[in-house]
Amino acid sequence: MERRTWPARVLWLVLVTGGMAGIVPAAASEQLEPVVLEPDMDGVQRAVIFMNSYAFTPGHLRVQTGAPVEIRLENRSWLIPHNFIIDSSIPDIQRTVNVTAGESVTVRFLPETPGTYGFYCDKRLLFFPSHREKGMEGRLEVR
Ligand SMILES: [Cu+2]
Repeated sequence: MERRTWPARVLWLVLVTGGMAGIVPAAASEQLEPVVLEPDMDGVQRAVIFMNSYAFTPGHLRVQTGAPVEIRLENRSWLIPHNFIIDSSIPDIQRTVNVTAGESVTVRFLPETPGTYGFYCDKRLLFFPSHREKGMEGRLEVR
């Protein structure tokens, strides 16, 4: 350790932090256990989903049919715009919701048909892979 040169330490640090930056957000979207929403006192099922680079957290929600759902999408990035695109077979849902950096937007709908609906972010910078390709996707389970 004492004899390790500065360039070697810097390289080690870059490898460790760079590796973590790549792994942590993807793991957040891939969580297996769903967040199960319980209706509030007014009967609305509410959740907050954080959007960052490049994950939805939580990335897996479970709701029940027959009670309205309100999901606040919070973009926690400083600069990067994200969006929330969901399967259009849910009636009356806004299919694409754009959320600029640092802002939040609330989506409301009434789930009536059980099923699993995927959602994702299709933003991309120039020719780079889309956020979805980097792991920014999730699912909504209606039971
Ligand atoms: Cu995105």
